[in-house]
Amino acid sequence: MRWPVLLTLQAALASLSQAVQHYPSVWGHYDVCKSQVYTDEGLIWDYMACQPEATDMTKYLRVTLDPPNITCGDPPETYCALENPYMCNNECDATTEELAHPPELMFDFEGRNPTTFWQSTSWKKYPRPLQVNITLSWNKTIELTDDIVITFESGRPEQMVLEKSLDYGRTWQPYQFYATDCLDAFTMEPKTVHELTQQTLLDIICTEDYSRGYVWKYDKTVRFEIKDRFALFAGPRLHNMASLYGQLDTTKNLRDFFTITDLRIRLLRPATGATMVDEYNLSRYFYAISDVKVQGRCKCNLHANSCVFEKDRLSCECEHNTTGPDCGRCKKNYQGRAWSAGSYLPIPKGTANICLPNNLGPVIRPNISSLGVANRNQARVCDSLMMRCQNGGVCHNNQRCQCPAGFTGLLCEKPRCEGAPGGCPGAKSAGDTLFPLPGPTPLPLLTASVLALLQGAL
Ligand SMILES: [Ca+2]
Repeated sequence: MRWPVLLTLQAALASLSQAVQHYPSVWGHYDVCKSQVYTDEGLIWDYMACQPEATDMTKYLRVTLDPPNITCGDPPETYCALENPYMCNNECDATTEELAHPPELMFDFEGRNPTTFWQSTSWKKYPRPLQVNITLSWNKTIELTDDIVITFESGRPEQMVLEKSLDYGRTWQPYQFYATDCLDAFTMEPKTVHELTQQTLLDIICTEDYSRGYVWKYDKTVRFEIKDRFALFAGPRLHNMASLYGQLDTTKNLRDFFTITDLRIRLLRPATGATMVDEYNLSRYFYAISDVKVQGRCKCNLHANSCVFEKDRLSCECEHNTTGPDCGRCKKNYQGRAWSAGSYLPIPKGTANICLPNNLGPVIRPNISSLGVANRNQARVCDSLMMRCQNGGVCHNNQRCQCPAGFTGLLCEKPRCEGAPGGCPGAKSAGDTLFPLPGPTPLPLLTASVLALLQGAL
């Protein structure tokens, strides 16, 4: 029997935990979904936005190669070194364990010497291109939290594209292009991640940083820089995660940018180390990858702090009366209002936006009996237990939520800007623009200024 593997790991990202140590009160961990608190009304549940810990996601993926028979060793082949066509001691044989290079070796524990790696057949069909698609599928939406790092055992490819899917592989979008010559390969101007700004963060770039210099044997990695993009909001050492979380909360495109169900590494042209391909020594040209790093967390819409891997599938352990693999809907009998994702705001606990029981209404006015006692069976609009006023609203006599200026609705669950001309800032589905934030602005200030803006608009 296979035991579920709990993903609530103790080990956080090294640099993030560093940030926690330095700035414990600036931003929340979001690692607790609810807690019991004592109030005048007794022991009640307090609900918070929560998410699973980030972890190594390569343990939970399925890998597919296209073409499927592109792995070396069937029939056995001998390879030569790229730098030296006479050094031919790399042998691949699928039937011998020590000489086989199956795809799993891209994801095993790499810490031993020599490394273990997947390897393709050589470029024996030159001049037809040697192209391989490596697809990593999670069958679950996940959120990336750290750089994607691909370590090549041989030279890094001269052309490759990293792509992502958000719909289980039905459609694909490029994440980044890589080439020794971006103009020549993709008719794109070469750029680096350091040229991006808050406004251009979602731009797809072609970079030459990870394709050149095959001779430097220690320069083996190809990277997709997640943290550098985070740093545009959170500062160089990610010390202001509140700013990032606030931005993720209000800008759907930004959130979706780091969300994936699948990744595809498209290897388009292997390292040749020269402008000309040596047609008489084609066994020098191939792809070999020793390691792929993907750090992330299950996307649970801030309604779960753990994610389980059961029957080869990841799913969130939903709280807040939600259900579904991503906690993307309300449980049966808890559809008292429309489902809504939790919110990182206000820092540090966020807003749970829990699903409410069906039997909320109709709202009955307080029925003062002849004895002057309110009818015990009357429906409550709000209380401190299940029907909590959201977004800082205050419950009055269980009959109404007194909402802060920016919110409305029975439980203050709706931003006032909804339905207003122009809609809510940052809530547009297409053509989103990011709000440039001065780096170290604490989020409460931002929220206050947004509220002030909204008040002004009303
Ligand atoms: Ca390996």
